[in-house]
Amino acid sequence: MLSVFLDSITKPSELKALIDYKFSPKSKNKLSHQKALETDASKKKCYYYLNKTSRSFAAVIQELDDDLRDAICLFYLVLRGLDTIEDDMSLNLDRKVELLRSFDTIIYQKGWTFNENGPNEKDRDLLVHFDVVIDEFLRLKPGFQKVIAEITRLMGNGMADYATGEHRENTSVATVKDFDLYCHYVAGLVGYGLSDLFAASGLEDPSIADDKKLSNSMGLFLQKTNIIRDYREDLDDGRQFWPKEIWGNYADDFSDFIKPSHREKSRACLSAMVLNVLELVPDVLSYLSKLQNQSVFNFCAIPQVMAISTLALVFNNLDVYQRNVKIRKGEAVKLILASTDMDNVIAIFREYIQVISQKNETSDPNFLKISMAVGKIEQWITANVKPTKKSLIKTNNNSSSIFLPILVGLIGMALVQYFKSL
Ligand code: D61
Ligand code: MG
Repeated sequence: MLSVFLDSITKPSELKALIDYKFSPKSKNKLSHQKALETDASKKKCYYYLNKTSRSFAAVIQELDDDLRDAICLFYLVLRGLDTIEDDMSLNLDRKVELLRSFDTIIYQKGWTFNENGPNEKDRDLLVHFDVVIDEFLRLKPGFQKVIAEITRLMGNGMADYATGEHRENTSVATVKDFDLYCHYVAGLVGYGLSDLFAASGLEDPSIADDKKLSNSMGLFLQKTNIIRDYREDLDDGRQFWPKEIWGNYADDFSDFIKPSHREKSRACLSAMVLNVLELVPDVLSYLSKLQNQSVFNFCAIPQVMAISTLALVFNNLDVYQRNVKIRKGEAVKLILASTDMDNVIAIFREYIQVISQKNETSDPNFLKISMAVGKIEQWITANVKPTKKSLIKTNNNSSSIFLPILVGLIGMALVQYFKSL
């Protein structure tokens, strides 16, 4: 806890965000959600598993309007269950494929549970108690159930294709097209399903689900950013998601990038990967600008804003090859509090695009292409921002007078810790 503040010690705006966030009153939706749980033990168990299995989505899901919250929570839990089968490298392949391909019918089987995951599989517990998820899934409106089951069917079969080595070269994803298809199965389809659920709830215009490319890009932007960030963790676990068509230009072996002697090739490969993701930004902004409902907007915008800040952090950052790089909690909280409307979200994207632009080096083989991708995003912004409205993130520095005392207090606490440790 203290370390969260210390990480942001030189950033007053982040310290303020952390404090504001900690003391912010509960929203109307959150209160209504908590009230609903008091009288419903079965639903409560589902949210227990949501909070246990998702660091990125649990909070934004629980802030959704009543009509969508449970449907999206169950959508998440069903797919997390499916992904826990996909991710388990200790499961027998035939058994894995059988489960992946039939998961859309499993979710209709009252009482189904699964205890064959390896003991260290991080979300094993969810499948051990999956009967809880199934009970709640079956309580959803049939219209919601249908969307969830259909996406589960498509995702499960797509995962099974990849697990059996289709679209792969040995263990690596072969082409950029294969990479896009894999990310479509595991994340783009979530975008499809969410758009359908938004439409089915009546909270968004049904036309939000018409442009499949935009919904797909919403998922791809999140998944591809994670795949870049998680290079080292995945490598250590024996997984490779970067397409060989890209990384093969910079190394013979996927593990070469961790070698200090390989520095410049590693840097260039990372740029090529970031470039591939940057191309999705105009679609992401187009999708977000179509949203009407405030809770849906926050739910969609917050993960995307986190992703662009992560992308700016990993770009030209060789630490990616050694360890998991993560944005500071203070930065994350600042972004959450700022992602309230489209003007702010555009300002945030603009800021991180500028960070990327500044970290772009002329010596990089992808320098020109990255400059062009950045230019395209700037073009989107110029063409879409209303010129009358100033689109600056409200940094609210008017209360900065309270910072000095807070800063002094924190430094004091840090010193106490330090002397205790001597
Ligand atoms: C708006 C808001 C959220 C969105 C969106 C649009 C479009 C797509 C997505 C969320 C999905 C983004 C996925 C990015 C995170 N990647 C993973 O979780 C990987 O697993 C993919 C398969 C399971 C997907 C489960 C999921 C995730 C987020 C959701 C959701 C379902 C349902 C509703 C809302 C958000 C990754 O898993 C990491 C892990 O095991 O923890 C992997 O295995 O690659
Ligand atoms: Mg997975």
